[in-house]
Formats: sequence, C-alpha cells, structure tokens
Amino acid sequence: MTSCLGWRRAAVVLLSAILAAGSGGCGGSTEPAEPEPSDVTGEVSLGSDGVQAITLVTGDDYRFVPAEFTVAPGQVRVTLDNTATQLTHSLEFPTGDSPDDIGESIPVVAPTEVDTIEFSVSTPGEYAFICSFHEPQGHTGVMTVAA
Ligand SMILES: [Cu+2]
Repeated sequence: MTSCLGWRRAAVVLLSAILAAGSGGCGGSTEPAEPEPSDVTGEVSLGSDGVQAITLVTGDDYRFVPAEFTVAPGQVRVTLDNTATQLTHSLEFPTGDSPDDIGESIPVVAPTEVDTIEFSVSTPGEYAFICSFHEPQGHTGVMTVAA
C-alpha cells in the first residue's frame, strides 16, 4: 500500500520536472536580448605585422563602437572609421591623467573617412580617450592596458 503511494508521488514529481523543463525552454526565447558583444568590448586582433589592431566605428551619434577595449603592453594600432553622413569626429588621448603619454591622436575625421594612429604603451592601466567635438555628449571611451 505504502509502496504504491510512493510510486505515485514519484510519478508526480517526475511529471512536474518535465513540465518545468519544458516551460523553461519556451521562456528562453522571450528573454530580453543581450547587447551585442561588440557594443561592450572590442575585438583586438593581431595585424599581419604582429601589431595589435582595433577598429572603432563611429557614426551620426556620439558613440565609439566599441567604447572599451583591452590591449597588452606594446605597439597598438587604432583605426577610427567614421560612418557618419553628418558628424565630424576625433579620437584623442588627453594628456595628464594617463600612465603613459600616448601623444598620438586623430584630430579630425570627416564623415565617411577613416584614419589610423599607431603608438606604444608600456604601463598597465586605463587610458581614457575622447572625441574632442562631442566629449560633453559622452563621446568617450576607455582603452585598458592589461598587466
Ligand atoms: Cu564625436
């Protein structure tokens, strides 16, 4: 008698587990989409010459995509691709508050133009960069030099 009841309970538990698993799978498609990884952290790749390279895209808004990326100490090549039809941008590492003085900048990149700078970093830390035209609108980013 008791063993029969036990089996029935087990069956109920098993059925509940199946239903829970099924509803969990359906719920997955309704979860909010996560931000594209490229919106958060950039893809730094090695160029054919072994230099770390990354392209930041900017457009008719006040964003660098990605706005944050990480490199190792050494040579770095940063390309700014301005896909905008209206806005002119720049990419500058302000001096004074960075561990290394990078000393390279792209002072002007007109709509649809692309420009590249190359520099070396040696001191791990965070290096803020800005678009000098739109810093007040939050057109900024951070390059991290890993230890
Ligand atoms: Cu800008």
